[in-house]
Amino acid sequence: MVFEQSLDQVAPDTAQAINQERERQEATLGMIASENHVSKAVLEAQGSVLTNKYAEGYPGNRYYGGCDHVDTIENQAIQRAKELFGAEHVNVQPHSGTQANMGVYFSVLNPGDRIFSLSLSHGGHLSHGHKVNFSGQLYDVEQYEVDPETGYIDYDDMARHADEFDPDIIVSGSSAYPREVEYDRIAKIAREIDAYHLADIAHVTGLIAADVHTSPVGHADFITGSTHKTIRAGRGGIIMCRDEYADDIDSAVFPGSQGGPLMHNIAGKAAGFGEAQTDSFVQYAEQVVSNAKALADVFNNQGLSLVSGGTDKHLLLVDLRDSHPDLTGKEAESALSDVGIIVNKNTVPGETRSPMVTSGIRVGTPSLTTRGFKEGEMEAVGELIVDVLNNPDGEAVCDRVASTVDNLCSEFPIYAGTPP
Ligand code: DSN
Repeated sequence: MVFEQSLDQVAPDTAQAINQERERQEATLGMIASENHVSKAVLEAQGSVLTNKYAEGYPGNRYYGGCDHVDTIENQAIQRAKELFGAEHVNVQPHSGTQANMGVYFSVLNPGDRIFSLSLSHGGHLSHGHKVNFSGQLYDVEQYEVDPETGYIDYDDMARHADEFDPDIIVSGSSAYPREVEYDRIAKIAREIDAYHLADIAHVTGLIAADVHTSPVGHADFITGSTHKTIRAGRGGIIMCRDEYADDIDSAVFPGSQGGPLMHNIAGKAAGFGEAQTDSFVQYAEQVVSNAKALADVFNNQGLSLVSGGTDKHLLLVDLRDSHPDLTGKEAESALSDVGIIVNKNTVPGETRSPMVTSGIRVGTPSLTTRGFKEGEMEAVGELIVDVLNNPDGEAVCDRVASTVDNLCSEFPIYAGTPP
């Protein structure tokens, strides 16, 4: 009976590709800032029978029967998130960070209303109003930028611009801004022009949960995030807000913009949030930041140019234009990938190349820190990256780097023992 057969028997080509992806993750150094390696516990929750269950509605108030156990699980995820972040109301149903942002926009904006957010090429995100995204198509968007000299958000300029534009909502938060966001200053700007403040903490959810990054709780009307990046929980999104907005947020998520919640992912969120409540997670988050700072020191000492000069968190944005004017972000990504170091090309402030080419790379430390890397290993990886950027076509250099990467991967396995 097909139902009893393993994946390997039913779809051997798919099983093979999954195995190859597991091997790729084990055999390369993942440095994409938005990625991480979840625990076996989170994988177990996500791969569970919960995928079978429909549960439109919210705990205690569903449209289908048989929801007792999924109610328990969703309440666990909500309660743990409340404890981690100190939020009054939590919705764990958004399928992603973008869906979480959609939930907030749908709860308080009408089509044509105004969004004021960080430009994508200055570190923002597609769902903050980019013209190719629903957020840029439904709403009237203006964007703030970082100071071209310092690479930091210029809050005085932002205040002036906000006053002129008079937005309905200000979005703070980013996907490639290496510095802490001053949520209190943005809250003040929003208050003065009577705008809502949405803080998108997608990248730093884990750092905030561990209290190693400033929290927007108390400074933002709405907080959105994803749950699989620095916080290493089940894949998806989350919205937090004060109780006064709870009903509007819940109905904007379901039925406003989603159908049935992905209960297996919500179980993964419950599992990962439980892990994030432990002392070892706090140590992990501290190490993520220490590792990023160690990497920044190597890059600075080796003459690479970093947007804002360094980092406060888990990622660095390398602007290649000064040190390597003829090397594009795309070429750098490819040369590093060839030796087993996985980063992503990224636009930089003042970008002149296309987003598919770019003049920068974004480098993150969450995944390698999960593998157990400390400052020493991170410095070694930093030197390897510089070697490749300086010699992208140098066979001898790249062979040596690839062999060192192999050794590091063997020394720091992700899923030691039985492969998940
Ligand atoms: N794709 C994520 C990132 O890389 O930042 C954001 O959605």
